[in-house]
Amino acid sequence: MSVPSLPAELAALRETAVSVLRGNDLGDITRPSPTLYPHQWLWDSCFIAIGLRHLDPQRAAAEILSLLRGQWPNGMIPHVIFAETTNFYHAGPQRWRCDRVTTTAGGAQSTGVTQPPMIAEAAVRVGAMMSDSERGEFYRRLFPGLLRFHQWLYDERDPDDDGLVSLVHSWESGMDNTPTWMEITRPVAPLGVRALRRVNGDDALDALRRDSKEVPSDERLTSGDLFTLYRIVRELRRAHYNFREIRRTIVPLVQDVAFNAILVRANEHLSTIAAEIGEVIPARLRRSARRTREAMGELVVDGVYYSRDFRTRTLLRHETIAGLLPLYAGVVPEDRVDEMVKTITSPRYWSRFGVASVPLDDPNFLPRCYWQGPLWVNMNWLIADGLERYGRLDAAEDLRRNTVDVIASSEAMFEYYSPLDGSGAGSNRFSWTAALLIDLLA
Ligand code: 2M8
Repeated sequence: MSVPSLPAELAALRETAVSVLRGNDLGDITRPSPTLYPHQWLWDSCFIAIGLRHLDPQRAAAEILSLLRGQWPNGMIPHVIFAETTNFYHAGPQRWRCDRVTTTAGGAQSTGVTQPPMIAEAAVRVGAMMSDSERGEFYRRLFPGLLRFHQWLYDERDPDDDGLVSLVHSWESGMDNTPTWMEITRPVAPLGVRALRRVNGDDALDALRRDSKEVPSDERLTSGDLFTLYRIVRELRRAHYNFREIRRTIVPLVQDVAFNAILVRANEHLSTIAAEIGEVIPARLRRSARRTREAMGELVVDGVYYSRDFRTRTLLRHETIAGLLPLYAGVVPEDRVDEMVKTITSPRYWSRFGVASVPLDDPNFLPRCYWQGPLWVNMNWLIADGLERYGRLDAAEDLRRNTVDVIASSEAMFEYYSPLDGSGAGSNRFSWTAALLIDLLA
């Protein structure tokens, strides 16, 4: 593939990104990072493919197709497909025990939940780099499984025909400790965790966790929150990962605004893919897709989009980056766009490094703590795309430039960055940062 002509510094940065992707390449899957995340994650692989397409479109297509190996007979594509590795991951197969309830298409072990449906977006981006015949072949291999995944999302996760799919774990949102999810998750903290904390304090809990020895604990979830997420996995396991059963448990259920926004866009891309290979989207799915677009309007109050509690149908009134993705979905009415762009570009969210995941004036804001404040390259990428979609080209361009600058300011490809000073945090050989940098430089 032709390499864009870049100033020396950026060319070197691109080389670093390429070497990060090569280092994390496990054949036809790419792990998010060598240490923290040694398996395949659904939306990570999609962002990774968007970068890989500039290096090798066939390899990028393989990254996407490999997700189908994890597909369940019911259509779900899991959030993690476990690789053959001895590298430790804190929420590995033994926590999920999914092999007791189902199989996966390729026989790999997986988790029992899903992740934001970025597959169709990634496929269309990769397809754009291929010849007509290569693209046709790629789409034909992908389409049946992808269609079944979208159908599963509605059949399983929108049982009341709201037009919005519900998530059963914050890991499905991709934003593990975002305040919206933590508010609804904390009340189900295990009794043991509460007791231990009361008697021995947080240190006792910290001593028990095994997830983040490489990353300072103040850059991750609190131990109490982490153990609560494990408890939810236990409940899901007991409910056989079946929504009808899960509904009867204490598991929090959220109509997540970012997930549904991504689904709106994914449904459109799925139609594009179908049209190109002469396939038809079943009428039921077309209707569901329309309903999702419309239902996004139920999540907005005074121009701000929120997630909604499925059980009570009340909005979870936390402003976070998730509420900015309706722009990417293209569902924000024209007369509200200026207001939303003003919010994004206000100092509450915007800095010369990108968009913070939680507004700086929010009491929950912590600049280096995971999804509780830091900026993330994939989010900047999605928001820039949304800005461009609405013709806000200057803001989109600024955001993309700021994103490249923040990555360039340190040699490493960090997992996330402080919106206050641009310092990197989390893993430092993180695949989607590397991949999306390559895309931004193309
Ligand atoms: C983080 O989530 C995983 C669980 O899925 C974890 O905390 O162990 C999130 O940032 C998620 O969005 C991401 O896909 C995953 C792998 O990069 O890590």
